[in-house]
Amino acid sequence: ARRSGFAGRAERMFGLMDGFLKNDPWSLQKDVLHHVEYTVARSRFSFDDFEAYLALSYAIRDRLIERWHDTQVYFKRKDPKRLYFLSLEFLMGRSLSNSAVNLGIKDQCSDALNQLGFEFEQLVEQEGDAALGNGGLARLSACQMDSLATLDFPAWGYGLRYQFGLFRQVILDGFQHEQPDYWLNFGNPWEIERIHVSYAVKFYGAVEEVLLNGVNCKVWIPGETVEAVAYDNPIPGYGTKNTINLRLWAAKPSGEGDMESYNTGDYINAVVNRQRAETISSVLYPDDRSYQGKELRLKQQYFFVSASVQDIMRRYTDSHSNFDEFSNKVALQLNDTHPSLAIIEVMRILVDEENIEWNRAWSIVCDSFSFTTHTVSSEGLEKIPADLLGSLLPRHLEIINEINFLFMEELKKKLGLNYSQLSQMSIVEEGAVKNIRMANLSIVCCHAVNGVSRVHLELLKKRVFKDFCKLWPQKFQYKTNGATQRRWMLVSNPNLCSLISEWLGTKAWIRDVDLMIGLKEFASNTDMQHEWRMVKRVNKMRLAEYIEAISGVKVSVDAMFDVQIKRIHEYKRQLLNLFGIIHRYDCIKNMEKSDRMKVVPRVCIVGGKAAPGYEIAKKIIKLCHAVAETINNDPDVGDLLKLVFIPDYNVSVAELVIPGSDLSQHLSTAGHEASGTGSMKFLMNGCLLLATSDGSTIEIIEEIGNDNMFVFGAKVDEVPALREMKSSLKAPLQFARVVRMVRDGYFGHKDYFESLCNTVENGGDFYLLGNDFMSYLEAQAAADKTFVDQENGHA
Ligand code: B1N
Repeated sequence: ARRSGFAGRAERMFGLMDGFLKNDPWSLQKDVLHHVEYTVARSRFSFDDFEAYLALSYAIRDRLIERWHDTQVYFKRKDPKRLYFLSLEFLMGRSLSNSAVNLGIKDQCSDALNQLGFEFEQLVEQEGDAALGNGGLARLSACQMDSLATLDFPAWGYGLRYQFGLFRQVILDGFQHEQPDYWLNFGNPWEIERIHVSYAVKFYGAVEEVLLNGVNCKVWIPGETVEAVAYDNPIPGYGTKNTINLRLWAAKPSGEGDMESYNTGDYINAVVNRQRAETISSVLYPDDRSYQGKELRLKQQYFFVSASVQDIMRRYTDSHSNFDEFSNKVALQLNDTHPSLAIIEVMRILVDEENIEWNRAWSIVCDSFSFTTHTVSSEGLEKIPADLLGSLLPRHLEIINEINFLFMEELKKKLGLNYSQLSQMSIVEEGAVKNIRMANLSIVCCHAVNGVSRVHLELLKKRVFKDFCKLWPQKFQYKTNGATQRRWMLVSNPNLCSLISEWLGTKAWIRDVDLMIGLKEFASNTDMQHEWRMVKRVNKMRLAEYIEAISGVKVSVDAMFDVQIKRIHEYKRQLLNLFGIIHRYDCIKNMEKSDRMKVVPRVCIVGGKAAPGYEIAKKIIKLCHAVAETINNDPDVGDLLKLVFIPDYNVSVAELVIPGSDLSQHLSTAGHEASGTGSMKFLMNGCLLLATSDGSTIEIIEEIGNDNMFVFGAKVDEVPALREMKSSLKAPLQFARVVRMVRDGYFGHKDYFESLCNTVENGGDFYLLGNDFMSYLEAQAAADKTFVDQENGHA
């Protein structure tokens, strides 16, 4: 009887809902107006672009929610193994265009808006970026979510809902300044706040031993509780109804605990102190690859891990009465070591709360967890001071020590008493300060460890995790990174996509990128070349407009657009690019006027953020501006060479710049870029690469061939020997000359740039700029030649 009652009710509700929302322009228009009036609360007769953007977003969100519900119901019934992706960073960028494209309703939205007097493209610009991450690692997480949804995986992403994402970069007089990213100030229509999905997260306190059923048990008596509230961000797949969830946690004061107070002052202080809980999710750490043992960062890590694990456990125990099936139903993938406390948290819950015997709990944990490493050097590995961990999470430290004890015992049996090796592999680093090595912890506890490109895995085997690879060769593998063509082509370069679909005669490549190989047979077709060049030209015009708007510099679309956009790092060698530009400038200045006609005109575009405390990176940004100032105002140079720095580089800037690029630069010293994903986004947009043989580029070269890329510089295997010999090697004259120009104050700020120049001279030059310089110039010359040939129709 209850069943038919439910079915009857469901039917009635479905009737009331009038079925699913419809996607024709008229229905969309009606829904937009509805949201203008009732959600944004503006009159439907008078609303601006931003309000229209909000209303359209809500209309699209409604459609996402329908699919999301269906996805949940479907998977709840099927109960498949679920994939949980834990990451402290997600660089989602904008959602409007991406959602409309993946739902397949972009054209309908456009039509609907046109009739209301709005432009889809213009509304898209109203949205700010969700920048809850630093760079490649965080954008990879975002691309992965899109792929998981598209490939119909029952996947969940878990992360932290920072109040302030990555800082906004403002350039004043050529210097970088950081400003807070107030991304939530105007509301966020893409998230769904779930007040009722919240968990208590505990910190501090002490561990006590109690007698439970005649057995001695450890109990953690925490000292502080913070509430984690879920914010859900639906992620639609393309060409499927599958819509997965990115669940981000925000910290709120807990309602728990005693708050008795004896006077107004006590009461006010108590409330204000509680409010401080919110700082946990307030701000993203802006450094990638440099680890500082800061309490707040550790709190962030445990906060999001604890909430996520509680949520995952709740979902599991909803339909299972014991933990026998746990590792068959739950896969936990850790994005680097940042969420690795999840391992210990699951162990703690199984042993302390579920009273599962240690060895059984251990095997459940090992079977469930795997981990991706993005690191290339031991210096980049996270180490947490044991004292800090012990004070914040006393029981977790005990569990780590126990795991390490058992691991060391096992190792001794295998290796004998080889103390140097034992101490290197230990999870606990002994020394003046005791540290917990999060990578060692993750390797010991996970059944799989993956690198992000083939050469990255080789480096892990040879250097970073050498001993572990010998011990457990079967654990180590690699999965070369990728990038989603939905965002990096369909959203950002629709004209190129139409062209490709037309020539291929299918849109199937949008779900299966390998099918793009079919274009090969048209490569020398002049019609196709012509169409392709027209698309590129329009994209370049759009980019040129943007450049003029932000910098006032007018650039010619006939010039080669040469781009390097990524975080500023010494190993990524933006400085090599700048030295190359100075060299080019110097050549133009010194050549006969008549020879200048032969110079291939270039617009050099650089963009990227420097971590706030990274002084050398900040000097590189200043040098770029100083060089630009000189070159762009030199009448001898004119359109032959321009240099522009694009401020506040982020996902949506990349979406604009990449489709309009002719050449893109990936200059990391070989062996330093674990993978690199920018190169892939340029390639799919028909932009050639000038790159070192490093990270994923090595595999790209194998795929497209050496003659389709401008490869230069020392190889991964040559770098160590070159470093040894460095002090005896002399940098080429051309290199010494450009460095001298900077040292002599040709671009001003002589004293300020001195330390920057010192990093590449006098036996310094750790990143081998001097060594690679001539080969870099040759690659650049080859790029010039190809550009001219293409213009002449010989491409
Ligand atoms: O991860 C990307 C790779 O393509 C890049 O080569 C790699 O440099 C990047 C600590 C990191 N490695 N490590 C980080 C980020 C934030 C942080 O707090 C480290 N990012 C990378 C994707 O695999």
